[in-house]
Amino acid sequence: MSLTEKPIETPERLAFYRKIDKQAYTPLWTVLSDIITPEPRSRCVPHLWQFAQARAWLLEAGELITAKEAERRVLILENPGMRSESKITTSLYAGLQLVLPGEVAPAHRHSQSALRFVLEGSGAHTSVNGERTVMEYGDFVITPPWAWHDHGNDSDQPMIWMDGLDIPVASFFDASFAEGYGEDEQPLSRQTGDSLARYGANMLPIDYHRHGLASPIFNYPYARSRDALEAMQRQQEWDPCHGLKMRYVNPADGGFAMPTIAPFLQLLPAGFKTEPYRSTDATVFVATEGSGRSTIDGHSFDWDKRDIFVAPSWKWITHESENESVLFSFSDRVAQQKLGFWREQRGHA
Ligand code: 1HN
Repeated sequence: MSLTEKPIETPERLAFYRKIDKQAYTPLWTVLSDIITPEPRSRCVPHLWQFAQARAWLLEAGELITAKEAERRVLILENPGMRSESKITTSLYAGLQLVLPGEVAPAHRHSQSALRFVLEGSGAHTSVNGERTVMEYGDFVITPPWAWHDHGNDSDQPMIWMDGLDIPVASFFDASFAEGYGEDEQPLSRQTGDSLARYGANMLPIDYHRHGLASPIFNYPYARSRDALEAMQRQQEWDPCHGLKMRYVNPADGGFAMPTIAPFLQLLPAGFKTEPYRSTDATVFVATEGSGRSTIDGHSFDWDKRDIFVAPSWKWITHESENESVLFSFSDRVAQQKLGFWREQRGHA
């Protein structure tokens, strides 16, 4: 017996399998090598979605349905290896959402956590737990599990952002709950900017007690994160596999900003070519600035600003920047690390 090979079947064995099958038994030795694999085996495949195409189809959707009627006007980015499952990776969901001027996406809440990453427009807002934040390009915004949230666009331009949610994780655990608020917008009880001031200035309230597992900061403005990358890059300390890569943290404990989704921001200087890297957390990348090419499992993807691409678990990745580039990314690394599954490997070109 081995982990990678199945025993040869005999007529007696097959008859036995058929007999016990009727009462919901299966012999482990007939399936062991399929369920315990020596390396990750995934239906998730590498893929790139061009923003220009997505934008055109989102605006077309904008003529077909309102944000309110749709609840959320989103085009799901479905992994081509897992069509009709509403997944971009095995454990994560991603979509592109359009909110037109004057629209609202009504208040609701669900067990699933969400992140937003703003790709177009300026000045639309999201309200979470009684506080409104105004969103700009590149802002990373969190909706914690079971938090009321609604969106609105008081600007005169369409607003488009990427949503990342842990929907497949909640489905895996059969732990999905959801409800509508009953009104379009939740009442506001806190000043805009309060949580960033209170928790995002390297201080915490003296008697701070955390509520829930998500970061108490719910908008990490791009301007701040970008400034930090800009200051750090003067040091010229490049990681061969990542360039300069940072993770967004929960200031309460230094852990990732969300309990199930790990968000990152990385800078690649012009003409940088990374060494191969792989990890067990399939990762969704958003080209936030610049242009370049990433090779994932031997497939090359040319990306421009705002394009989105996905790398499956344990496939080798290299990035090559044409000009100075910034990549936002997210994965389930935080969940895998908590559960003891996560691995990474650095390769050498
Ligand atoms: C959701 O609540 C939003 O609040 C976006 O913007 C996408 C996809 C599935 C379920 C809930 C949002 C979603 C979602």
